[in-house]
Amino acid sequence: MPENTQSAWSASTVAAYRQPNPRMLAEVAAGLSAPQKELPPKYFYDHRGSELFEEITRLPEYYPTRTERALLEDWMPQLVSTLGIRSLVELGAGSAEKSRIILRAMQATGIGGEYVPIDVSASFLNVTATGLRRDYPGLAVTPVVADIAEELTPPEPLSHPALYAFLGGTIGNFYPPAAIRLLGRVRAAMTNGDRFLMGVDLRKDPRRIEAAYNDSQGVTAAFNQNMLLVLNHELGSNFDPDTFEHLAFYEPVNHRIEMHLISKLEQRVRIPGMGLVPFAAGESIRTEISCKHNRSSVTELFTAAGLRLESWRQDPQGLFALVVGARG
Ligand code: AVJ
Repeated sequence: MPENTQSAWSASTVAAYRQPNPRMLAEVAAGLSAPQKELPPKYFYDHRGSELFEEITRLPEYYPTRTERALLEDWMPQLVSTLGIRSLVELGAGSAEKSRIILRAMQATGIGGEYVPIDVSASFLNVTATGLRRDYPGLAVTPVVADIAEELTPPEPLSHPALYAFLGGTIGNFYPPAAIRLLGRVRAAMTNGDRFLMGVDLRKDPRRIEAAYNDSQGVTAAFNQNMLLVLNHELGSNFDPDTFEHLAFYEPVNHRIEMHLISKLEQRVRIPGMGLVPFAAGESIRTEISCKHNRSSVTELFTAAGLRLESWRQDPQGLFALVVGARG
């Protein structure tokens, strides 16, 4: 573990994930006991899953990442210098490629600064932190291993004003009540001059959205199936991913993509601590929702969480938006 990793969190989280994790087992048991079986999308992201996601972001059909990157390149130098941002706290940092755009903008203001990437994947986070320390010698990097769906406590002391960033449209992976709780935790962590920067995927022609989750190379299908390997590895279950098929479709009532794994046959899967879990032929496990937004739906989420929508930027095609919020 790097010396300045927040040990109180990372030590417990890393250790817990190596042994069968009681919290994970409880979540999986609850999800697979419901009439519509469901698994939390955070379990996509073991090392392999994070690699597959990186691959998705480079697919021709997957427009969000490159669109968001262009918006960041365009806006961050001005935003960061206008606000005098001194630290970047990033929720769900992944490989932190886009964070580099913000860090470069911070570096350009000559403030030096501090970077706090928060992610569930310890291995990805540590690789990322090492690379950033090498490339930004003046930057203090303090990675935090945490599940942002559960907790958000930035390390103390933190330089202000801080920019809390939640990029990639990941807010869309939370059901609205959970999204509001998450935004509320960000709001609670913020002090007055701090800002919240969020990326959101926008409502558009469903065919365009569906193509992004059904790529022609099958990377998204492999990413989806990988979750079953994560369960096998972490819980000792015996899922055969090849007996589950990838399905992704746009659900227009709730404005969201749903990803499912469909059992190709009637089968029972053994999950230690749960026993045998039955699947009918054609039965699905919902593995992800990805809610799509517009300005008014984001305003609703922000308002419910005590945040005020301060500014909004989207690309000319209206594919993706960056939103800045302040304490309401
Ligand atoms: C960027 C994590 C929000 O919902 O689009 C990509 C994850 N799932 N393809 C998204 C994802 C399937 C993604 N997030």
